Amino acid sequence: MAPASTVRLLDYRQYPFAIPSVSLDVVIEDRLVQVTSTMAVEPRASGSASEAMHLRGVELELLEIRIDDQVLASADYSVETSRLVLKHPPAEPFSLTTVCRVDPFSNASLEGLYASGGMLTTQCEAEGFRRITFHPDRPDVLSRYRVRIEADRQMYPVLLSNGNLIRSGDVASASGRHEAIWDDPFPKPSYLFALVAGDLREVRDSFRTASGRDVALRLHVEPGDEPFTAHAMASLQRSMAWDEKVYGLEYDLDEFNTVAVRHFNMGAMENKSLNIFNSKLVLADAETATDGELERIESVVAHEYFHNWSGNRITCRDWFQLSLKEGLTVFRDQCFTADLHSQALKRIEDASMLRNTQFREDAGPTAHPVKPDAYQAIDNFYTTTIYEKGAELIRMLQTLLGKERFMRGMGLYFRRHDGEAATTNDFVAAILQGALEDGEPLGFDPEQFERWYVQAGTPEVQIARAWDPQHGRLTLTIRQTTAATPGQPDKQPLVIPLLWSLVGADGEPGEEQLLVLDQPEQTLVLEGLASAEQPPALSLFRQFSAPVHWQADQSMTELFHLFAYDNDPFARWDAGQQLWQRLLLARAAGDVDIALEKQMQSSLEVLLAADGEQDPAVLVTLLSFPGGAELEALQEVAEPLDLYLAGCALREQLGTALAIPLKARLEQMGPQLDQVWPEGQGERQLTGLIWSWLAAAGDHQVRDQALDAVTGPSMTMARYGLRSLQPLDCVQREKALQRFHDRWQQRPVIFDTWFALEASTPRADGLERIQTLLDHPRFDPMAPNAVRAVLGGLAGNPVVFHAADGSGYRFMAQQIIAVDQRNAITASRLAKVFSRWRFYSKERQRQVLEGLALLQSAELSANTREVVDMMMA
Ligand code: B3K
Ligand code: ZN
Repeated sequence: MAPASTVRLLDYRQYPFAIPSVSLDVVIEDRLVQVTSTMAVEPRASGSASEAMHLRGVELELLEIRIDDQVLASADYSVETSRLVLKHPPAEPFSLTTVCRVDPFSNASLEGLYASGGMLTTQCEAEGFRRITFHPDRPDVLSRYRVRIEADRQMYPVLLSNGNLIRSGDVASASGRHEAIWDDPFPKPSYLFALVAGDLREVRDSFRTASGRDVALRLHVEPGDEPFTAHAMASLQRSMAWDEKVYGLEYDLDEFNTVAVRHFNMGAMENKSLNIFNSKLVLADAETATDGELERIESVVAHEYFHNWSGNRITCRDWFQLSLKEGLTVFRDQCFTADLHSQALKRIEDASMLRNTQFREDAGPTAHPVKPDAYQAIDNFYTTTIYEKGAELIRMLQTLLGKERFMRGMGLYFRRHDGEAATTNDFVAAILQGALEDGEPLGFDPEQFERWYVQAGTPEVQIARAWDPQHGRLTLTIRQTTAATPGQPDKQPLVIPLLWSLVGADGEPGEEQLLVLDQPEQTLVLEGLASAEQPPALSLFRQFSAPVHWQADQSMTELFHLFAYDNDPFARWDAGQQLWQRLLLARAAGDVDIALEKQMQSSLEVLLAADGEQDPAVLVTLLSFPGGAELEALQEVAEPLDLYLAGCALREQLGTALAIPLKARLEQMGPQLDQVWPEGQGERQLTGLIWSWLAAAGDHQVRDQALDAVTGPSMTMARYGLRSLQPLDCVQREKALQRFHDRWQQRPVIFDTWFALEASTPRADGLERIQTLLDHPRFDPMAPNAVRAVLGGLAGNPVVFHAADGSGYRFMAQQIIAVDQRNAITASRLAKVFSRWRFYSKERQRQVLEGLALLQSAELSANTREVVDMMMA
């Protein structure tokens, strides 16, 4: 398989040739596709002799190569593994034509051109274009593309590529064949190229831009799927309107196409004017998707659409700058969802997600900065650090500068770099310059801020207080440190925006303040506070103002006070999270903290009471336990199974102790439950949460309700029903899974959920059952959704994955090896399930190592090899 070689940021140099235009002629035949590419090439260096021209190409059969229509002598070029070198290209502009054959029908990698069901489709980011034709295939080479596609009309009635359709019709010389010619006027990097050919049905709508242009919006789906497209279409229209309103950015072509594909490595892809989506992120309505899935679809549709500016019009100079487009686009889609739904809930959701995925990555063997400096397989760097931490860096700029100054900087960025391949430094420079236009000082050191891009790891902030009750003086001593990460032993202090406030004994909130941390240690003295025995409660990192861990010397009483009164929804939720952490960690250690549990129960009784917390969605956040990854990070020796069992036991305890108020709250929710998303989602969430507590406490009536929901009209309630029954070894659980199976087995997009549920259900014979799933007639090993459902389900099943005999680890390793033979991207992602192994007990470490040894001795792709090597380093 592909040999590993390291690419370094320091080695970046501009590609020595400009390629202003690329013309592709793609002829789809029965078993093969012939691609003729003609590129206009302009050597950048002036002078007589030009340097050799290196092009990339993977699994291409080169039939012919011409320069200015002269067939090239074999001495003038060489074709090595994955590379075509023109030894003496002309020093003047020339045209380069290559004719290649590719075989999409046996391409299981789902990169480049591949077959999915009856259609042909592409995925070129990051380096898939080289599987279609010879090309430099790097993001700083921007070209205008013109594409002719020719195919059998019956088999491939729809032929799509980027840009505008120039012509379509029959091919005169061949009966039954037709062609389409597409032209994209915007120069783009090769990773944004896309082509789709197949028997697809079109759902059409439109959008009128602020400047009055009508854009045709087309969604292309497999026959029969048309009824499930309304939500994605409406999401697209909302996204287009939002980008105009908030950023003043309009769509720039007359049509926008989206295609849903069943075999897809990730969520979706922002190809210029031809977005390609994993079908599960397009096809949805209230009966077939949960509220959470509907919101996710809306946000992914928005994310891909927003890329049209943050990614396509302004792209990345090289892959080290990936966060330039991904961090920024995540930031934009987060703001979109917050604007459309709830600022508070979105912030809590994002903070929780960051803590459970990115913090874990930052603390493990694959930790890397938002701007990495080296990689072997770029596909391994589509991580939560690049995406979500990247978005947090941008949010910190907004917090530090204030929204108005920040948005001025955004405006400058989009104007200044339009049409360019830019860097994260360009981005920060534009934001700061835009902010400074008002002549006010920045308030922080920009160079120090940029350390966030190059320094990996989650900073730790320690806050200690000294209280002088007589003088009402509170002194905070604040220290920041960042632990070493692989390859970065020494860390520098960062610019950390700390939003804080005081919350008085009566719950009265103080004013929110910004403190910029930039020293290893600094102090803040607050004078003139009311003298009292205890200082006022301290609300910290409000709005989750920085992606850091923090620890303060807060007492449990203070946390309960914040949990009840803090007026910042994030900080209030966070105070509760700290309390839940204590409770769960104590239980996991076999040491129930009875007094604290009682106190929590009393505080929950207040929240649940009729005059308690009124917003059901907020109540759900307050009642939700911290994620397993967060808790694990707080254990001296990580014991995921103990944590899982602690969660089950605590639910049972609370469901028993609070049965009366929980049931009372359930009864209040009747009619709202049936409202159409986004209405009613808080009520549905709260119902689901209460079910899970009461079902755990053995309430048969609730267990039956949960079971009935599986065949009801709402997928949201069906899944809450299944989730509350899943941990329980009871008849309702088995019936619920069976009913879900029977109801959805004909619908692959939904049926993957059944695979995931089965794989993650804790059962004594778990592994045998997982094997049955892999052998199931409806399991499609080529579909990453199905693979992730089963193997991801297994990884999320603590009882089976972390079984005491190590069988879960070995099984997983064997499966990863098998997946890697077909699909390196999916396999290397799955391999990260082992990344926590060094935090486990000695015995567990030995067992994981057995699994890792299997991986190490296997023939692996460069992608998976890189991940395994990182874990073993
Ligand atoms: N840009 C794509 C991700 C491509 C992943 C390549 N392995 C989707 C997105 O972030 O919008
Ligand atoms: Zn993206």
